[in-house]
Amino acid sequence: MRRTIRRAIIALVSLALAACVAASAPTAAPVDTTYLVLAPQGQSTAKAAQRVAAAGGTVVASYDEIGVLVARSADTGFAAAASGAGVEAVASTDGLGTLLDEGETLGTVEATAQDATGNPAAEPLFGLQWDMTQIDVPEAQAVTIGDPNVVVGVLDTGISSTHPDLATQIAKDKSASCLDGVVNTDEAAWNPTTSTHGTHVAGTIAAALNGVGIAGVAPGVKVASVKVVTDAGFIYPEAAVCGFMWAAAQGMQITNNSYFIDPWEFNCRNDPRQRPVWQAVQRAIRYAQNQGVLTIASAGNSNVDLQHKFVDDGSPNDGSSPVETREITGACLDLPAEAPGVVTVSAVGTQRLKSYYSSYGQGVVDVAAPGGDTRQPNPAVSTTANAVLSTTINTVTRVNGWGYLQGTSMASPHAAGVAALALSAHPGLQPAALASFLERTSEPLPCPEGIYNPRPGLDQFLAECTGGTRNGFYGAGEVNAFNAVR
Ligand SMILES: [Ca+2]
Ligand SMILES: [Ca+2]
Repeated sequence: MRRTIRRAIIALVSLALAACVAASAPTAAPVDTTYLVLAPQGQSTAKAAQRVAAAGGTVVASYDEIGVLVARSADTGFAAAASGAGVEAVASTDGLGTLLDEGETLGTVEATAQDATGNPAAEPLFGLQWDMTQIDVPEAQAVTIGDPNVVVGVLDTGISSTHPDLATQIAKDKSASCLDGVVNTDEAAWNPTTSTHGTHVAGTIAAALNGVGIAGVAPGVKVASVKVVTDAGFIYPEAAVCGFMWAAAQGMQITNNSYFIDPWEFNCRNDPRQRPVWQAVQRAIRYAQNQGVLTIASAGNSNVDLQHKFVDDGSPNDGSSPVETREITGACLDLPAEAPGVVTVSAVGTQRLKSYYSSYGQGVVDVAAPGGDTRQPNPAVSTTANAVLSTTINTVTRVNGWGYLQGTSMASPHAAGVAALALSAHPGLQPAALASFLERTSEPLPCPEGIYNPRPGLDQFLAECTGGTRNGFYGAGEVNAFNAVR
């Protein structure tokens, strides 16, 4: 059910991607399969690496700090052969890619250049950036536009390094592709191939004050492209592990994660192959946090109550599964959204109400941010201008431009940008302190009264907000750039 709704929002881009997958799926020759090999928590990977070699596999990446190896083998008996002392689990990540929710490209905008003034409100397209006005970005940038030593890792589909609004904003020395779980720092490897998603996200965080196009929340900071989404649109666990470890190794202070992995749908709880795979991702998230990286993630676009979603329609449901199952195992959380220490962001529209698609949940959503909602204020018509305008690349023509998308993918980078401004104004804040500062400086938004019905007649968008000043729809409230730099 959730997947159905999510896919409904994906629209044409992903339909095209799905067609590609189907066309290339059946192949005859034996292909290498990717495995994650976990050493027991806190132990070295040396023994595990020996077992991989003895089993005829190849270690393609070694993350010794978290006891995780990425290995490849064409032998179907590899997992069994590599198991034993020094190895907690071996699991193939086959079929565990999560489809990125691209969002709809709702329209593009032409821009003519003008003299740069250093004032975000003077950028040519700023008049269309309701999102920036709503979170007081101009007032904030009068205090600081951000510190160039602050780097926000964009774990996504790549950032167009030729984009006129982004070319000067990218920390190229910290950008890499993590596809297949292996770091590749070639500029071509971390540029986008089939998706504009990461370029859009990056523009919201840091588009330049250059008299061209738009202004980002924090144009003084840098973004790093960390490509974790395959050309077919999937995030594989080995790429996510690589991305978090790369961000930590490069000393990034913040990562933006505009994707949502929901292992529960696949009945993770009862699957001995999936549990270790998601454990590896959680080890990587935790490690990055301990190294000073704040993880900011989108809540997802399924209008799901994440607090109450433990009863899954795809799993055997005897009605007795306790909530604690998820918390105790710790292996089947929605990632990164539900991992401890992660700032999870829901989306609001121009009316500061929950976007109809945004997932929510008390104790899961930490803050809200503009993600756009084409059905605010008028549910009866779709208003493209009430989605979020940012930088784009047409992946067919390779032409850079500006266009509208909506989704929690667009909300999360507003929060990441505000966090980057906060860190610039208040250097030295560690992840936990930065997270609570972000929450403390947010503007509380009250729960709508009664059952929220943002699209009358479409019951799949009904939702109920619970909580008080801090609540399931908006967490501590909408992030505010000005409050964060004061
Ligand atoms: Ca600009
Ligand atoms: Ca959280």
